Amino acid sequence: MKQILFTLLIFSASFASAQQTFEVNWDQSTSEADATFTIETGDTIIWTWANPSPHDVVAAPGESDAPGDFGSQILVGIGETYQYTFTVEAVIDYICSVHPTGMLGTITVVEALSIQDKFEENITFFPNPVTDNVRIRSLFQLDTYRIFDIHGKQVAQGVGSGTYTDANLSHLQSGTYFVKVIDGALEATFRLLKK
Ligand SMILES: [Cu+2]
Repeated sequence: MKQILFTLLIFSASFASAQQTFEVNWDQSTSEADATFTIETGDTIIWTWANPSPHDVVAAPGESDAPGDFGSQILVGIGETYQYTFTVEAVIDYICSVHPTGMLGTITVVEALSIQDKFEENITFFPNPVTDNVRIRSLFQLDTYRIFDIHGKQVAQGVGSGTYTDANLSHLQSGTYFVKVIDGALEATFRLLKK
């Protein structure tokens, strides 16, 4: 299941994006949100084994949308990798067959996704609602985030480190907030609930 994102504002971009490569660290601590992507045809995902346990990347049981050559052998060792370039539109549920209940994700492959759409559709907040700490993750470099209350007053801000950042919201009252996530010229704003 994908996390449900509530897009408040959309800053349109008409240009199509170039083919890109995305990386995911692959072990039992990988969340479903981190393993779930919306990409376009021609994009590549690289899974990198992040702990010594044996893992693989295979289509989930009953998954019929996966290309026939999708999937890895079981590999053992930190730093092992599996990569696949997706060339056909599909929605693919996949798992590690060694840890099928804890290591899973969904790859949605579509034609000609704009950079703006790819940016928006791959930003996740976990958890949402948030109690104290929320992890904001992006496929792209995450430059900065700014959090506003319902009156538009900025109540927090921070910078990303690579593709994610952790924001501490324990000082905020319960309620609805809006998180603006910025990567260069790309930005998108999402609703976030504080418990
Ligand atoms: Cu595994």
